[in-house]
Amino acid sequence: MHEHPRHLKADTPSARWAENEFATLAVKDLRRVKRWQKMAADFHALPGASIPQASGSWAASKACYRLVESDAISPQCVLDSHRDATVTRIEGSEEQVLLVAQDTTTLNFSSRPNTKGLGPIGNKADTGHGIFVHGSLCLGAGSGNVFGLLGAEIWARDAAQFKAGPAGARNRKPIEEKESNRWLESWRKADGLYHRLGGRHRVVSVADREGDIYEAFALCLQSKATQGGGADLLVRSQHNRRKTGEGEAEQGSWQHVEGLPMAVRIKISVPRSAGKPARCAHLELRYAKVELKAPAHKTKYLGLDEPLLLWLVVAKEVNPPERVEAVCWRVWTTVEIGSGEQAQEVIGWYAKRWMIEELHRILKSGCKVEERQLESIEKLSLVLALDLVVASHLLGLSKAAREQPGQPASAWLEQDQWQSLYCYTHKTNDLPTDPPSLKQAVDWIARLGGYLNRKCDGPPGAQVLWRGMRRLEDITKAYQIFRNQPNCG
Ligand SMILES: [Mn+2]
Repeated sequence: MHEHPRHLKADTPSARWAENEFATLAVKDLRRVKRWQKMAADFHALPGASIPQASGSWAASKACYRLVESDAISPQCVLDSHRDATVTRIEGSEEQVLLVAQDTTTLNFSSRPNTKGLGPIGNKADTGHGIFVHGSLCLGAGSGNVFGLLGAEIWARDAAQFKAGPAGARNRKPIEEKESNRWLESWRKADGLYHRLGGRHRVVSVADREGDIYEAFALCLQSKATQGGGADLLVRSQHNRRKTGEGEAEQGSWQHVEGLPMAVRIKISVPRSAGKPARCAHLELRYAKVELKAPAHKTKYLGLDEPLLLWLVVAKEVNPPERVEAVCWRVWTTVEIGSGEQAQEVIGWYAKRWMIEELHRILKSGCKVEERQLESIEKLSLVLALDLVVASHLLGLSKAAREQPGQPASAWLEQDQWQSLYCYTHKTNDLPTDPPSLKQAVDWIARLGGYLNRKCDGPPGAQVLWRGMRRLEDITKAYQIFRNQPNCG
């Protein structure tokens, strides 16, 4: 159990972070805003801690629970305020191309049967219960910066509606009534960002194969045409869609593009996975503009028949090692592609999509959301919204250390934080005049979290980082106390 010296709380880096992140919280009662910011600061200081642990005292955790129970603050307004802070970060950057990675994760609360409002999460109605989260994470395409979330949908399935209806019933439902509408909603968030930034940036919503949905492309194309611009889509292809004018005997757009001459050849590194060593892969890129027919069942049941004008980029590995599946990415995009270099750029954007999975991983193993004990899905969602914001901050820190190792640590850490980190790590009172590099500071933080930095270890993962951050918070507090004692140097 961590004890906080309460009187120091007001001016910690965590408190300043929370004030900034929730500066536009749309809640009228200012005391509640302050109480929320205080709770957020506690979560930020101790990610993964339970509410009593994070709050540090019985009175403080009671105030926390009262706030969560009051319904005064909704998950939506928490995420909206974080989105405002995210937009401010984007506006302060030089980034021209913004990626909005979207994906769904399942949170399993089967061990919390007393939480009301949860739903089935497996393929059968009785395979555990929990909730789904669909996040929209904004990244810099050039810098790899994590700006934050544009929002997140949090929902549970209705167990009563779980039973499969008559065969084909799903096909007859308009998209607005289906769970898959979340992919369109996330594109709308990206489009909202595009317009909020005055149309001066390229904004690309990036999704995996589950997001290969006719209605999503139709919405994006139509909105861009009528609004004179908007967010684009970049989605891994799940369906080998047919081109207009193609007969049943023809093969589909995948084969069409794969039969074209190669546009460019690139080399990528494939990380180690499932017992297979990391390797270098050579990919051949091909692309074409394709006009795609609306799927027959969309026309039959929903009257949708607008063809889609998209670009298809295929990146296929040549000569993969024996018994290794060749890398093959096929992506649809509304981004116009005029050269092999542009096709390569778009594939690079798609490769950044995994960061939303990294975020969801941090949410589970770092913020330990599945261990949160709250009485209903509404209260759980509110705490989860806060955990999402904390997780995106942690992701940003670990990414920045990897992608811009040379930037000063002061870009991410408060002065007291990097100074106390330096003194603690070096067992000294003599501070350097300049802050250390971010890479250096993150290595030290990771070591506080148990990272050994052996040759075979990869760069520190998010897990050791937040363990280290939790220790640093205490070290910084001790540093602040002793530095202000006249006789303690
Ligand atoms: Mn997915």
